[in-house]
Amino acid sequence: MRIPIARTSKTLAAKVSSRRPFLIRTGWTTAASDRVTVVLSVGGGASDRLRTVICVTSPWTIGPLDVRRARKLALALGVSEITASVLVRRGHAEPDAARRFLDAENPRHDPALLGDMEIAVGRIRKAIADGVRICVHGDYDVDGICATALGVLFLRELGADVLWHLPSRFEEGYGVSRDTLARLADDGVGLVLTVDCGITAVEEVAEARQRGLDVVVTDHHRPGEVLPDCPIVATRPSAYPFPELCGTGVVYKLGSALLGADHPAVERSLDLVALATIADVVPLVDENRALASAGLRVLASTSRPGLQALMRSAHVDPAAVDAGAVGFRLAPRINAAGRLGRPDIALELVLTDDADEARRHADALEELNRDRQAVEDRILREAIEVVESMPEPRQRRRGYVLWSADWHEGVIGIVASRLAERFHRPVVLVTHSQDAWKGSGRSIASFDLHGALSACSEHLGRFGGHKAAAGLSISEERIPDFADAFAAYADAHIDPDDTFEVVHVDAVVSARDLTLDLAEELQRLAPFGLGNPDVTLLVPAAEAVTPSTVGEGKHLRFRVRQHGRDAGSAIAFGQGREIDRLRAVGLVDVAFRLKENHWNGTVAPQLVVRRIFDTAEGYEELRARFVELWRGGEPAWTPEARRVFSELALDEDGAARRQLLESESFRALLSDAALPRAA
Ligand SMILES: [Mn+2]
Repeated sequence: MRIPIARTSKTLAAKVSSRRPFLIRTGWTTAASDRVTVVLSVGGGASDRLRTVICVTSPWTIGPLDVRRARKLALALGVSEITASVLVRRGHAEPDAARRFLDAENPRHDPALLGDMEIAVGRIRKAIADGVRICVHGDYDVDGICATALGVLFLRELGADVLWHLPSRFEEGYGVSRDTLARLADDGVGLVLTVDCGITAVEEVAEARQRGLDVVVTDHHRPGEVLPDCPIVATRPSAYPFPELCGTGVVYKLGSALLGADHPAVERSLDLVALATIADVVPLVDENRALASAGLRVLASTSRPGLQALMRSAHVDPAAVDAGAVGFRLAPRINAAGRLGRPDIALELVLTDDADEARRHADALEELNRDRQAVEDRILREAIEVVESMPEPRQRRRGYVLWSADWHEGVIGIVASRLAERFHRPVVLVTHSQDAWKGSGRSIASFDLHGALSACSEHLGRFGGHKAAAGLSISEERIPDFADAFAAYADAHIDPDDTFEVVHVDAVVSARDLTLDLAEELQRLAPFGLGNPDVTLLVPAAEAVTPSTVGEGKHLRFRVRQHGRDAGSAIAFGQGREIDRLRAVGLVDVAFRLKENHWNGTVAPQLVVRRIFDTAEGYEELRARFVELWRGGEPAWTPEARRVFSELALDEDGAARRQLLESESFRALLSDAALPRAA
């Protein structure tokens, strides 16, 4: 049954007036509501007015769990049952596989399987032996810059005569251009190695080869129907077992093939591989997890003056550098260079051996980043205004195309991703730049953005990218039609349930579970990112004690107490406005991440809150009933109780403490209990 979602308080005011069977009709939602309100209409006719409004269904979800498997896994790995249940829910139920996952073990896939690796290696070796000048052609984002650095460093290691080229976002745009290749040929370059680009440069490569310029393409973007006529080292098409490498990951594999995976230059390069893998938002599983994990350790003790200087200016403690620090502090600074047309500064920062030069470049990036931030804030504000002033039926559409002539081309991509997060929809921003209109879009997890652009391609000039992110060019008069076509495609392909934030809970826990040991243990699942999100726990039916705001009212702080037991201090970033609600409501379910909090020389567990939900009506009552049934002993159990206790494996392990909400049957009883009450 699809449950539609109401959105406005107007709808909430409607009256429940009948207990006749109802028909669920339309509905929608936007972000920032912890209540999922179900709109029901009574009767069956399509013309019936909406007469009924209800109710609060579960605003968080949790996957099914085989408690017995979790218990076995906990014993096999020597971890808590909570950690084991998180692993089982995430598909790591088998002890050996789970151990490999926790160790972020490198699967060591054979680089030779990656596209035309052997031919490419042959070409490169021959070029070096013949003294041919090689140019590494990259891209202006973190991945493209790190990939270029790796290419340059590996080729230098082999003694090649090597130079590099990063396209300017403004003069050449993304990818390999004819003019650039022609100029490189004139400059005496004999071989171009593309990194993080080139897979769609069919004509450009053909023309270069006519000029006598050899090309080897390495890339991870989606190929078109025709491939460039040259050796291609790419994740697709390829027999490689893990096609989710970023562009830098692909060059890392090329380096492994050229020099050997254990070569010091290849091992040293892992700091840049981690940086790019995290920044490019590829899934942090399989080989990416291994590379990111090992690379973060290399980054912590990197000998590159540029990365040291960058961490200093970004206030990142190298000893504590994690995926969050890379994603939120380091990557934006590197990206700012490319966004504002100076990617060369970031590449020189990464490549330099000189500490003074590194500091100068880091300072320059700092300034570019501040500029970028200011531009981004303005566009974000304007774009939100555009959405909020759209007529309601338009706001309800599941994909947005927004445009303005004076948005900065370099920043629309990052703003699109902020908007996609905010509205839980794919968003494309289009702006005028130089002599053309260009767009950049970001998607939500369930929607293939590149596929959507393909479906709307009659309105577009060039376009490219992948599922999560893409760019395009378009002529001005086609923009409104494109916006309609895109929204229609999104309406048809996105489930309404995907257009609001549902918090996925990994495990339900009690106050007494929230120890430093558990925080530490869960940290073994890091690095967190796409495909491996940080662990979300839920404490049900808790009191928020002594709520206060910090940071000029921005953040919310309180203590969590459950059944009279203190569960520790909680911080809810950016949720300061919730304080009145928190003071008013009774019991709350707190969804949070359990972290170590270092303060004043002490360490304590801290709940970093994601969302605070009102505890479902009837929860405490139902819970009390089950506690009583349990105490009454097996002969007193109802069939329902038997089912719940069996799902929790309490019938064979009575000493264990498990949360009733972990039982699917219990959750079903709870939502059944809530519905008639609301109706
Ligand atoms: Mn990339």
